[in-house]
Order: sequence, then C-alpha cells, then structure tokens
Amino acid sequence: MSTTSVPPTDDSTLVERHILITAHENGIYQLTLNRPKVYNALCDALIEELGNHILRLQAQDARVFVLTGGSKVFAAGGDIAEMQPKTTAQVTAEQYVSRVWRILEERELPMIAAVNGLALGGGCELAMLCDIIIAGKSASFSLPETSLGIIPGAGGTQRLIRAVGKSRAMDMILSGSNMGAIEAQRSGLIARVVDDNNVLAEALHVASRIAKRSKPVIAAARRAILAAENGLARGMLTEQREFYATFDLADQKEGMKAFLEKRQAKWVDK
Ligand code: CO8
Repeated sequence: MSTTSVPPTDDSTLVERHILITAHENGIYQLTLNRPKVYNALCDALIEELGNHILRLQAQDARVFVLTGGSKVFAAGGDIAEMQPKTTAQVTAEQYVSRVWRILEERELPMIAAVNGLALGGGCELAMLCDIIIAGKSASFSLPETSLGIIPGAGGTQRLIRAVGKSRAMDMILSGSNMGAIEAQRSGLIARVVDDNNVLAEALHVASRIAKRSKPVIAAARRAILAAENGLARGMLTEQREFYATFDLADQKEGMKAFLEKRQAKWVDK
C-alpha cells in the first residue's frame, strides 16, 4: 500500500502540529495523535484540529479513518494542566469537550482506533467513539478520572457500560482498575488483539476491506448499528451535567493539582 504525508491545509500557522495525517490508497487516512512528550494528552487544540481534519477530509476523498497514537501510547486522556483551573461556569459556557466531540461523533465515515499502549480517560473515550478498536497485546484501557476529582466526560460512562456491562464498568470507573487487551476483546470492548508491532498494519488491512465497499452501503450499516445504542444521547446529557458540576468541587482542583505536582491527592469531600 503506498502512502503519502498530506500537508495541512488549514493549520499552517500552528506552531505545534497535533495531528499527523498520512494518506493511504483508496481514501484511507491515518490520523496520528502527536504530543508524545505528554503521552498524547488531548488538549483543546488537538481535539479541535482532529475535528477540522475529519470535516475537511470527509468532504474530499476520504472513505475510512484510522486513528492511532503511534507505537507506544494511544492517549493519556484530557490535558490535566488545561483542565485544572476550569470552573463549572467555564466548561458550561465553552461546552467543553462536547462541542468538538459532537463533530467526531457525527462524522459520516467509519473510524478504526489502532491502540498501542495506554488508552486512559479521554484517550479510552476517544477509542470507544471509533467504530472498531484494534489493539496490541500490551494495550491497556482505563477511566481513571475519579482519581482526579472528576468523572469521565466524553462518553465514558455511557459507552463502557454498553461494551462491558454494569459491574465491570462500575469497577473500572469507581476504583480505577484497568482492562488489558485480552480481557477487552473477550468482553467486546475491542474487536481484535494482535502483536504490538502489527496493530497499525492490521487496522489498515481492515480499513482497506471497508474502503473497497460501497460508501453509501457502509454509511447505512453504520447508521443502523449505531441506532442500537439506545438512549445514548440522553445518557450523554446526564454525564455532561455531572461532569461539568465536578469542576466546582474543591476535590477537582486538588485532584488535578496533586497529579501535576506528582503527589497523592488530599480529598476534602466537597
Ligand atoms: N494531561 C496533561 N499532562 C499529562 C497527562 C495528561 N492527561 N498525562 C501525562 N502528562 C504529562 C505529565 O504531566 C508529565 O509532564 P512533565 O514531563 O512536564 O512532568 C509527562 O506527561 C510525563 O508523564 P509522567 O511523568 O506522569 O510519566 P509516567 O511514565 O510516570 O506516567 C502516565 C505516565 C501513566 C500516562 C501518567 O502520566 C498518568 O497517569 N497520566 C494521567 C492519566 C489520567 O489520569 N488521565 C485522565 C485525564 S482526565 C480525562 O481524560 C477526562 C476526560 C475529559 C475529556 C477529554 C477530551 C478532550
């Protein structure tokens, strides 16, 4: 399969490029999260850039997206340094996460997550928002938000339970326990587990099978399958309200400050 790097058309003024784009044959676009120094933490600019690329590429010749964080890590979640000072009023006013997340959710095209290493918090939520997850044997999924004084806010409380059931979802979200790739496949959270160094190739292989089929037929199949996520939109609204409310808790300020200062949080329960 031949590949070319696509120069960005709309972000040439960015000092840092948060997403690398590689065009493969047949309308397959590989989108690589590119903040390796902070484990691909999902800052606002990265998510904005991702949404813009998806809108632009699907209006061009894209047929399938493959989303990867590279060979070491998928993503360590939302950017904690950016989130720490935010208040409930601020996250509500800016529609934090949900404004751009909606673009990702409402995309027209299939997206495959190719996961190596950690998919934590918003990183796990980003993978779950994809249509198919393919992971390496040593990949690990978790939603550790409660350890920071917040809750998952990008669909984690809604999509995890649909994939793994209530008990395991509660275990992961309330206690922060993680899920390895083998268990994730058994439980239905992910589609395929392969050797760590085969993840991207496998994702591109699946993408090439999809890309060969009729675009409107694939779109119809996606719409029908996604309709089975009964009550998702209502659940997302509840999650958003609860997520935003945590930003006025003293424990949110403390939990995130503690992470940034590399120490244990001292909870005050308010
Ligand atoms: N945000 C900001 N910076 C981060 C993040 C993050 N999520 N994760 C890692 N970093 C930074 C660290 O602060 C550190 O920076 P510096 O070098 O300046 O000190 C650098 O990356 C390296 O990290 P560590 O020193 O901690 O490296 P370790 O190898 O010891 O640990 C881990 C790596 C396990 C990934 C660890 O960094 C970690 O636990 N990270 C946080 C994971 C987490 O709690 N994620 C949940 C975040 S909250 C969230 O996702 C809410 C969802 C909101 C929606 C977001 C959608 C946009």
